[in-house]
Amino acid sequence: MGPGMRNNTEEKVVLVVTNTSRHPCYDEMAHHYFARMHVAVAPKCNINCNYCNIKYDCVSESRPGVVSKVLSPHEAYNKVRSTLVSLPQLTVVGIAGPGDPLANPQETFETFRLLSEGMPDLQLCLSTNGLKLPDYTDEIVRYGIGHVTVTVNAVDPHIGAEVYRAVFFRGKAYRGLAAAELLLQNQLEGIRRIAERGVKVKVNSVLIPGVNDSHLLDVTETVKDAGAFSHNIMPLILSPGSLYEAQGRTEPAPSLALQVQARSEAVMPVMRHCRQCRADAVGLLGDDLGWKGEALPGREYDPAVREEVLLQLDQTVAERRQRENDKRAEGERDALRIAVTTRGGGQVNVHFGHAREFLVYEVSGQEQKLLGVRRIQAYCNGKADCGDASKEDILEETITLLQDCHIVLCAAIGPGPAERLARAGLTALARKGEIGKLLEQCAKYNRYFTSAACSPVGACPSPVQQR
Ligand code: CLF
Ligand code: SF4
Repeated sequence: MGPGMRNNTEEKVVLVVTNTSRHPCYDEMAHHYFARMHVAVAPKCNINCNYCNIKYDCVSESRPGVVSKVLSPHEAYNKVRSTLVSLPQLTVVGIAGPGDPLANPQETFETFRLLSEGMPDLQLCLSTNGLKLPDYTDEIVRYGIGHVTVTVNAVDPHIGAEVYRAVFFRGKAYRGLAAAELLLQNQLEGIRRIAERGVKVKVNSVLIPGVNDSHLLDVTETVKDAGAFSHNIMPLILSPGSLYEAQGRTEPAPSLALQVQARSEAVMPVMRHCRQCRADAVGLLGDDLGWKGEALPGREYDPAVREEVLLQLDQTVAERRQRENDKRAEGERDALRIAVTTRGGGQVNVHFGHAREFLVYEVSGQEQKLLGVRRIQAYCNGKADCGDASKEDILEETITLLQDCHIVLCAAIGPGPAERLARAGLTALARKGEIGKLLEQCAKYNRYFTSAACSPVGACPSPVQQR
């Protein structure tokens, strides 16, 4: 029996054992501290999604980017092993493309075999469209793949037929309604089978305005009944050259994503910190190291050293969870929406101009809730950008994206952008430190930020601003 599994002798069923508290996608708190790595060993796909252009990474899990370099299973294994030396907080290795892992079963399971035998302390993860999921339940359990994501965009085949053009299954092509029916049947059957074997199933859905925005609550209810653990509703990102792009479809506004997520959250946990990362992403969510996380010459992977690092992080996470729980027990006040810049470690540690994303929190009294991640282009990439007129457009886009927020909390910000934010009704607060503590201070001085008379920069009485 391989690692990550246990044999339940009474029932004679092999179950997978998972540790979700160290999985950065399944546990919001964990994502500040623990890293994941994708190995791009799966180039082919067996369905056609209308938002995808297969030249790019699978958009059901990741965002379109430069096509990932496809690795062989041995290359993937060596890359993980060397990355662990420089990134000991790496707890999860996933296969998420660039096509569908189960459309490339040989490469996918050979990679998982190597990893589970060579580095049994790692957790394994898989993201699939679900078409072949029922066929591979035993392999998933055999290699101890404790976390599986299935992308389900519709549970009504008529809506599914608007999302998928074709499905290729056992040598036959299906189109239209027949394609959507077959895909849905296999997705739900697959989820049921692996959930019964102890696998934690997360469902991803791409939020497509005008197609499934009012249908995703049905998806949540159906996949929950099938045994799913959480739902990740991801805003549509149009792949260049996709059918949807040609049709002129648009990506959803943050407000629509928030509405849809809130409806589903009443039924089951909703993931709000997804970065729609690439099929070769490495590092903390939100701080992709790309290929930088590779070998340190002369140093070998040592599981004992790594476990020490992980135990320390467990301790940090446990303390932070305790503080959050204590806060929840206290009362509520008017909600404050705060956009935070971070590159991990649970810290505010990125200059406003360098931020490529904001974590948006709702802070109410002692309660802090992550609402989602909003991506932007960085406003400033160094001195060469000074005086570049196009940067003004990026700043305007950023302000539009954050217009529902009261505060932008960042490590530093220049007077020009701070003034522009202020004119749009956003208070810019420049302070490095732990996100939770800074949010707490903002909440304490809530009335200054929610009042129309707030003096944004310079005159703010909050200790967050007064350094
Ligand atoms: Fe990768 Fe996906 Fe596993 Fe995470 S990602 S296979 S569950 S280890 Fe995570 Fe990236 Fe979002 Fe995916 S942030 S796109 S949900
Ligand atoms: Fe593209 Fe992924 Fe859909 Fe396949 S499953 S068509 S790779 S988005």
